[in-house]
This record gives sequence, C-alpha cells and structure tokens, in this order.
Amino acid sequence: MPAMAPADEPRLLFERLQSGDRRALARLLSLAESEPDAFATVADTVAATPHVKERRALRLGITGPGGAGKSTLVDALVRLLRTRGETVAVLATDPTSERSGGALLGDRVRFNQDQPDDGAFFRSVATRGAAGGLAHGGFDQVDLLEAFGFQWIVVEAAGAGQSEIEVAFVCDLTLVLFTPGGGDAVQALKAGLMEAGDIFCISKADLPGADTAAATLRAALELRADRDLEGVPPVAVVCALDGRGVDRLPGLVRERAEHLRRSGERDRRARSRLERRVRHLALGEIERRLLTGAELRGTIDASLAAAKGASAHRLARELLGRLLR
Ligand SMILES: Nc1nc2c(ncn2[C@@H]2O[C@H](COP(=O)(O)OP(=O)(O)OP(=O)(O)O)[C@@H](O)[C@H]2O)c(=O)[nH]1
Ligand SMILES: [Mg+2]
Repeated sequence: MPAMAPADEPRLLFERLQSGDRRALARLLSLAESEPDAFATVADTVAATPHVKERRALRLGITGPGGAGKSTLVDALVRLLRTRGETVAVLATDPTSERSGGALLGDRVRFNQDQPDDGAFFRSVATRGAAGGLAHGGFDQVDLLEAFGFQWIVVEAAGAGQSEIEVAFVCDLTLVLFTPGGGDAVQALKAGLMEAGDIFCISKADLPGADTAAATLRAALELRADRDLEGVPPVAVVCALDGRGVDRLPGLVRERAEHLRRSGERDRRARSRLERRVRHLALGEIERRLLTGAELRGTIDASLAAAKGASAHRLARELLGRLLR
C-alpha cells in the first residue's frame, strides 16, 4: 500500500467527516470499498459515534428485477424527502444508470437550477461480480453515511439472485419493486425476493395492469408462511415518473420500520448482520495468516521431520491450534 499523505490519514479524514466535510466522507467511502486495512484503523471510532451506536438512520434497501424502475423511484423518493427537509444518502450498485438526465451535480441533487443540495448524497458502489450484489465494504459504507448523520440511507441493488439477500442484510428493511406486467411476481417467488421484502411496490402505475398486479401480489403474500410473525407486508402502487403514490412511501416505510422495531425483528437483523460481518472478517484473517504466516510451513516441516506419517486431518487440527493460540 502506498504511504498515505497526512491529510488522507483515516483518522484525520474521520474528524473532517464529523464536522460535515463531504469530501472526507467520499474519501472514506473509497477506503471502505478498496482499502479495508486502512479503513479498519477508524472502524472502532465509526462504530462508537452516537449515530451508529444508536442506529439513528433509517436504512432502506430497494431491490427488484432489472429495469423495474428502482433508480427512478429512488430519485423521486430523494426529491420528496428533501422537500420535507429530511436528509438522505443513496448507495447504488447500478453502474449503467445516468440518474435522471443529469439532475446530479457530482454527488448532489440539483433542484431546478438552484444551488446543489447538501442534504442529499449519491454514491455508486462496486458490485460483487455480475450478480449486482453489494461488496462487503458496503456494510462499512452504510455505517459511514450513518456516522455523517443522514436520516435516510437508501441502497439500490440491481439484478436478481443473491444480490437481494445482500441488500436485505445491509439495511433495516427492504422494499421490493415490480413492474405491472411480465410475471415479475412469479419470478420473485423463485428468486427468494418474497422472503426479502418488507414492503412491496408495483411501479409504472401509468402502464396498464398495475392494480391487478398489486392484487395478485397481495394474494401471494398472504400465503407466505411467516405472516403470523411479521404480518402481511404492504403493497403500494407508484408511478415514479409523475410521482403518483410516492408521497405515501416514507410513511409506509416508517410504519413498517417501527413494526419491525417493536417486534424485535430489527435487533435480530442487526445481530445477524454483525455475525455475518465478524465471520467474514475472521475467516479473511485466518486465510491471510495461512497464506503469509509461518504456521502452515512450520506444521508441515515439523511433521516431515518427525517422519511419523501424520494425517492431513491431524495436521489441520494442529495448525488451527497454532493459529488460534
Ligand atoms: N412508464 C413508466 N416508465 C418508468 C417509470 N419509472 C421508470 N420507468 C422507466 O423504466 C426504465 C427503467 O427504469 P430504471 O429506474 O432505470 O430501472 P432500474 O430498476 O433502476 O433498472 P436497473 O438498475 O438497470 O435494474 C426507464 O426507461 C425509466 O424511464 C414509470 O413510473 N412509468
Ligand atoms: Mg437502477
């Protein structure tokens, strides 16, 4: 790793972030994404900030099939939240999106031709492979946005397959978006999207079939096995192009988030999120020490020198003992 200039030292960057410096935020988001070792030096400080410790931000994942209208809805939602004076940061795993025909100025939204707005922040993040899932740094990035003080953190995840699982893991709750036609809901059942969703939305209400699609989806959700635990999730119908129905979303999200908090589900998810992160980091550390440390070589050398014909199974147990000592 090249030597870091003093101004780029993670600790200094985090101090600047805490005084509202967006460039420091942007730089730390990059570190979290591509230099986890450098980020790790401030990770404890990030976790100890009141915003992160108390989980003050509403972390909303937005997912759904490709082209469902996720980015358009995120734009509409950001604008709505800003008119209500709420601050919002967006992480998008959407490399192709041009985001609403140049409405963005750097990482900010520009309303009409006014000054860029400091209450909104956009960031495209690296995806993990072709599936469009969030890279592991995404967990730290959301923490950074929370530490900065954004009230809403919206994560858009493209594609199908594993990616929705990832976004659901990073966020408090997940909104799943479908288009009116094309049997999206059937696809969703296959892809495990129904389990991942806390709120469902039919997009493009200006196209025919939106209400029918919503009714079909509601019927499918009522059959969902865990409905007794969490209740049937709401199904909304929106048209992000003209904003129809979007104004109801923040209220629906808050209501649902509050429901999850009261039922203990929010804490349960936060716990399994932490478990997953710790497991990932610990496994990575063990692997790194196996590849770079002397323990593996030492174990094999000792076994060969003793010439007792120890099994690989036994050597692996010995090696683990050495590593964990
Ligand atoms: N008619 C109509 N078109 C919409 C609406 N919302 C989005 N679209 C269009 O649908 C297309 C896809 O929209 P996006 O917002 O990019 O969809 P996405 O889900 O983010 O797509 P990916 O990120 O590529 O998965 C674009 O051409 C949008 O203009 C809507 O409410 N009505
Ligand atoms: Mg998109």
